[in-house]
Amino acid sequence: MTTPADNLRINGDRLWDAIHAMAKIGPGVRGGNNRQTLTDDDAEGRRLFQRWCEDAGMTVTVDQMGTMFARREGTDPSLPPVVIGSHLDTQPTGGRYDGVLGVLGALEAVRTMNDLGIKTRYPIEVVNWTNEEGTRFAPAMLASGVFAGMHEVDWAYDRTDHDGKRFGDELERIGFRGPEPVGGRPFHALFELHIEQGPILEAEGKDIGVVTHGQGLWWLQITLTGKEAHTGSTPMPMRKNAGLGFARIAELVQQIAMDNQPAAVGGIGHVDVYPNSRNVIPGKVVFTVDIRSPDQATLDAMKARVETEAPKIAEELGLGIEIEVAGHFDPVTFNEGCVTAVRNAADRLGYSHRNLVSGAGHDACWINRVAPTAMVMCPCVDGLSHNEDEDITKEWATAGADVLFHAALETAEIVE
Ligand code: HGY
Ligand code: MN
Ligand code: MN
Repeated sequence: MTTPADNLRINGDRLWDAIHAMAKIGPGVRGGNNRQTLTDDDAEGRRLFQRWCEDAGMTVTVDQMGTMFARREGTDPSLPPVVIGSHLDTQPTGGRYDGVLGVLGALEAVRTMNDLGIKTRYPIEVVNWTNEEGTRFAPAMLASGVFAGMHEVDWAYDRTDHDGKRFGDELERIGFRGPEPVGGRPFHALFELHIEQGPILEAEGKDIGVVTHGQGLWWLQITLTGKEAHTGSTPMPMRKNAGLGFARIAELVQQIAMDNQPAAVGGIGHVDVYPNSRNVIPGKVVFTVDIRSPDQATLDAMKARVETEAPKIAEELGLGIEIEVAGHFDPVTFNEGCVTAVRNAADRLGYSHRNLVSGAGHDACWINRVAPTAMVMCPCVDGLSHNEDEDITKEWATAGADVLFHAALETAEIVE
């Protein structure tokens, strides 16, 4: 079915300029970004986003988790919104496009609707979710998780960062602790545009990933307790070396992932060693195991192996061990209708595409529990992300935003 809007496209130059204006805020050390959640840089990026949305005629509201919703009215304001967006917070060694493409691609869709005088029956809301990354405050996708009813606001407020600062206090400090209740209101649908953060689309020469599923994840925070002692004068048999325990569990996690190929990954990205002194045997090591799989049974079996085998390693080395869940979501199957809207949009626009399972977690993974949801992905160079060298082309960004624009228009219904 063709519609009058079929040949409408977003303004790729304007989108590209917006992305790189945002990239100037919270710069990294090698051309990427370090705009971590609830920092002053995050606040500055939020204020720029808010100004752009208001310049585009939208009304911005902020909820109690700091999530920002910029609303473009439809012809029937009583209807629930079609929500499009992602996150503006980044990793410490983040790229310029992870999350940002989704938020500013959504803003560009609205700017194009304004340019063309398009009216939609359903309202459109552009969203910037707070703390998608979970790097400063675990878990990841914290605000969308509260919106989906997975966490309470007070529990989220009590999350602390490495320096002991509370999420709720930091949100207040940057001036984005909004009045709106979190969640409890319907979305007609949600679409999130995101870079793939994997190698498939580029390797296959595909413009668009039609995301049908998302991997599930466990974050297990493990605390190993040994005994500080002199690295020079303490005989080997007398040592209670938490650092050695960490090394062996890191090997275990690698082995568990390799035993479940091809549909499993596992690794450790966060480690704190105490006292972290060159000539003291570590008395304590705290680290987070990150295991993922698109298959529920595989994911849970991997978690069970860590919970069974890690304590055995600790016991052999005379270490205490504590394992806590620091984050979790099950594998996701996105909404069939929304996925079809994404695929139809790519077809109509003449973009090559293929079905894709998202390797990374996204706010859409949580919102899929409370509203019809799907994702659009574009390629990224060498599949690299969570690295300042993360890179995409203007053409890929434009294709992704075009598909987001059309999926949103089809779902929000153009009014002639
Ligand atoms: O961890 C993730 O998959 C996402 O980047 N927060
Ligand atoms: Mn992201
Ligand atoms: Mn990320």
